[in-house]
Amino acid sequence: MEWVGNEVKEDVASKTRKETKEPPMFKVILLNDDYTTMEFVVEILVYVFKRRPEDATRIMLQVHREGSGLCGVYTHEVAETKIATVQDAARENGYPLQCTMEKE
Ligand code: TYC
Repeated sequence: MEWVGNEVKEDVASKTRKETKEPPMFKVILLNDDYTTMEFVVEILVYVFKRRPEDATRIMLQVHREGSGLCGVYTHEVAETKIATVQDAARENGYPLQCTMEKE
């Protein structure tokens, strides 16, 4: 945008900026429960959220102590896919593990 006299002139760069804006991002939050094993949660964090094992353990313990914790931040589509993967894996293994997303 540029001021010319008392008029605003939109230049090409600022017009294209709208079209190339980054997509909205979503936090995927893992929720605590009393039945899912700590080992399973760590595996989910490593294999689904690509966390290093030390990080995965720290996040799992945070969820265990505080009730919820951040797994990662993704586009809406990726967040949805990760949540579905967690829910499928949890169901297959008979755990009630839940996660949800929150707009950043
Ligand atoms: N609270 C569970 C237990 O004591 C462990 C756990 C951690 C479950 C994180 C879910 O998202 C979770 N076995």
